[in-house]
Amino acid sequence: MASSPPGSPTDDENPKPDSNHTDPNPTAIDALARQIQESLAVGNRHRFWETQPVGQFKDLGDSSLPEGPIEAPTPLSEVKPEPYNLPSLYEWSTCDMDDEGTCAEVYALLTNNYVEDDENMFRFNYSKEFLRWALRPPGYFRSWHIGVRVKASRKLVAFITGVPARIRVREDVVLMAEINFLCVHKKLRSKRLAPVMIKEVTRRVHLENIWQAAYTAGIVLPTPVATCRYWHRSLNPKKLIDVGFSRLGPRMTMSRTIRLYKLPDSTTTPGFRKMEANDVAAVTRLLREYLGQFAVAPDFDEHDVEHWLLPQENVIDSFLVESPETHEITDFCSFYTLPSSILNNPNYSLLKAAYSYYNVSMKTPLLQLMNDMLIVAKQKDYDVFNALDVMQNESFLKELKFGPGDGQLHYYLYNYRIRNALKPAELGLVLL
Ligand code: MYA
Repeated sequence: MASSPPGSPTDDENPKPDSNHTDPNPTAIDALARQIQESLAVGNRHRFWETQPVGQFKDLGDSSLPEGPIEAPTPLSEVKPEPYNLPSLYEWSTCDMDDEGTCAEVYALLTNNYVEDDENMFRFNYSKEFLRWALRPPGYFRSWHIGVRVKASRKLVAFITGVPARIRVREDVVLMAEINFLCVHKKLRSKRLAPVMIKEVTRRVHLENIWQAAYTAGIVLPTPVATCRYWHRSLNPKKLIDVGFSRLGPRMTMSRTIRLYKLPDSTTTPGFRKMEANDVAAVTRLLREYLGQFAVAPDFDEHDVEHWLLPQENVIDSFLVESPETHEITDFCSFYTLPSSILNNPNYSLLKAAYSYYNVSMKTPLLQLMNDMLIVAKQKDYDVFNALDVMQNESFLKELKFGPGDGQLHYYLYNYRIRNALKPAELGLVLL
């Protein structure tokens, strides 16, 4: 999951670059250290995670441990051939996302039970088209789209998914599963169903001879490889304030706030246009070169770029800069569409949010590229534009009037040790 709080209200509708917030990274690391200490202090052990091949809190800072796989693969003949046992009222059900009815059931489960912000004001509302896109990349396995149903009624009550991805960690390209959309119906929480689902997806991933995974979560588990923060750029400040996503800053009026966030009507970079199918080769070259600088990043080929970056209405938007003189493709930027349901508001039910995805600045300054993307997002009627502090995003966030959110997003690797936690700027990976 781009598992993060769907809406993290910013403190102040008027981001003041220097005085408003301290630099979020030391704060994030301090907060993480505190959360780990607290969870250990109250004897609050991770009964499940302590048994798994992931970095353990007790090993934090032990630089004698090698980087790389924690456990070697086992022979496929030793992978358990039958599914894990579920409580007797429930059964496993592989979900065929091509099937309209099944896709609608998954959509309904997530829309009603998936990630909420800390104050339960917003809940992610991934669209059906988005789910189909996220779950069917090149080489996907249907068997990794795992549902749990009530035997008697066939009602879908839990879900977890994986998709295959080549992820480079420093010099090594590792075939991994990206795990996402872990969800247990609200009425079935705290019954230790999640560990069984995680073990079952692990088993099915192992059956394809894949032994590593990547995932993100808003909660602290053993042990993050990086801790990032979402930043939010208001596009429709009045609505964001009306629904409680953000607040009017001190000494700010609504009309001053609206003026503060106003954007030009049209983009400014000559040659800025939507990506098309025949740009795939050029965009792949650009992205591969650019992502090479980060410690952890996807290893995209043309098939991946075609799937993950070619525009799809209300799912993924991608733009590039084609030099008007040479027709060379020099820059690229993209965002995905992930609305959130607004819970309990009489006037609004949906927050339309754009999430920064992969951006490559070679010739056009990143700040200018992102400003053009904000302009497009505003034209397309998004309420807010969100971006993590990954890659080079720190370089534009404050200047383009993004404000820091209050939630964190932790990145994890399964069965792969990294010696020291990475800084957000060392991460070249965005999960949905
Ligand atoms: S992150 C999005 C997670 N989903 C939500 O937040 C939606 C709303 N919440 C829920 O639906 C439930 O609360 C969930 C937990 C389903 C999250 N990641 O069954 P339980 C551990 C990993 O009693 P419930 C995403 O999708 C928890 O620490 N573990 O709890 C990425 C505890 O273990 P331990 C989690 O609340 C998912 C145990 O589960 C998470 O009823 C990546 C409690 O189980 C979490 N987000 O259900 C999954 N939340 O005692 C890992 C709780 O040890 C993939 N827990 O602390 C690993 C790689 C697998 C593939 C490997 C291949 C090689």
